[in-house]
Amino acid sequence: MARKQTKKPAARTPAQSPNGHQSAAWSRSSQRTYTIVDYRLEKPGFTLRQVRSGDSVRYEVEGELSAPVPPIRESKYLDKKQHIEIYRWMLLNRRMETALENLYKQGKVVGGVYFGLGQEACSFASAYALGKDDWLGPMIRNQGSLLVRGFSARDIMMQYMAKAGSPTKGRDASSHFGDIKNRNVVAPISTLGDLIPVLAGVALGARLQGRNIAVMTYIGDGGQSTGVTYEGLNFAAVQNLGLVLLVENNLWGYSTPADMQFRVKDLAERAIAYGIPGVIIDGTDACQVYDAAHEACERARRGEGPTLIEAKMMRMKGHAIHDAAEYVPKPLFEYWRKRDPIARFENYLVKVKKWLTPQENETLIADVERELEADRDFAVNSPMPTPESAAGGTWCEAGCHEIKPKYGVPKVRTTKAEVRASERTETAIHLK
Ligand SMILES: Cc1ncc(C[n+]2csc(CCOP(=O)(O)OP(=O)(O)O)c2C)c(N)n1
Ligand SMILES: [Mg+2]
Repeated sequence: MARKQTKKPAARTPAQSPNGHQSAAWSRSSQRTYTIVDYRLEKPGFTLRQVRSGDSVRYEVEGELSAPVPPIRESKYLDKKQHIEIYRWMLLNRRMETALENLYKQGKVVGGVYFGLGQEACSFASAYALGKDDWLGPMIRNQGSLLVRGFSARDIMMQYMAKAGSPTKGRDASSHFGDIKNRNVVAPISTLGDLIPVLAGVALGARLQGRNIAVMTYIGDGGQSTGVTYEGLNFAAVQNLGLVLLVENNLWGYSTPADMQFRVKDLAERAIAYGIPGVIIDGTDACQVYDAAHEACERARRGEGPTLIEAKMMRMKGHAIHDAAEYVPKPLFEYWRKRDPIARFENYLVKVKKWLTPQENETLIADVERELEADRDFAVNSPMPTPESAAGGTWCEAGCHEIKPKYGVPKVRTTKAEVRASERTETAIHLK
């Protein structure tokens, strides 16, 4: 029996597809990739081994630890002014964390302090690739990303000291704050991985309002093992949402080495299973971080979906201030100390590119220190919340947050079938 001929549909390119959401067939044929782009100029060759003796456990590092420090990879996109800006902010990020450590030791911090030492390039240069209308969901080590989005060192220090003038007005210490009104920053969620579906939801919301935007968030080598990481990233992949996920592989998840956390060689390989591009970068090289993040953001804004970027680096302190990181083999610290993101960038700007004279560099460092000291003094001298205000400001008062669409008004479909459906359930809102 002859099979019924069906008319072949015209091929649809992603640009022709409605609302930037490509058809499943298109996604499957051209988005799946088995190539992981690797921007690195050095591929560290060592592993960690667990050694048990009696009840005690320690780690030993094995492999090549004496390799020469790689150069900074020339950026395809950044100009001289932007390089200097990134350098300045990375310095401010580091100086602020040193100040916070001292404030903690003086008993002025409420709760703990989390550091991004050694990870400043990853935080700062990734968020630097976001545009004004894009969104960020930082994690505890991404203080640099907050600085990029317009929070000041003063805000962050006041927050850690739970001051009345801090972003949460002393209601929550440490890093749980954002600004969904002006800076497009979703507050960190401590439950590891939960920010991923939230940020995917932000991208979906913008899509429903007619815009494809980039939404950026971070997950650690430990946190990426959670189920919600899979769910969130898979959802973003099938919906072609503009999620830029930085997997910060800093070799430790609390006291568990990355080698004991997953079996794949590189976490970027996870991208293959989601059917999205995966990229490996040296997370201590701000140029590599920016270039990869910029390309992922551009892709996101074109409506082509998420990108997974694995940034390799090292957590140069313990999990938080209470953790002395005694379990980390000393040679590992020595290896990564030579790859310090700020010292290498300084060398690149002053000695390789000669974009800063030694004198200009000194002036820039002095400026950063002056700014930081002024912010620290302001934060220290500002008042704590009054006791009688303790019961207020935790929950929204009725009507205090008017939720308005940021990018446009979602359109309501009005075909007969949709009207019937909306009568049966609630209002069905689709983008035409
Ligand atoms: C779902 C969940 N499980 C466990 C924890 C407790 N926890 C907080 S941080 C952390 C280690 C995270 O390691 P990693 O993801 O590598 O991030 P890093 O601290 O290295 O930046 C753990 C287990 C948590 N916050 N959420
Ligand atoms: Mg980690």
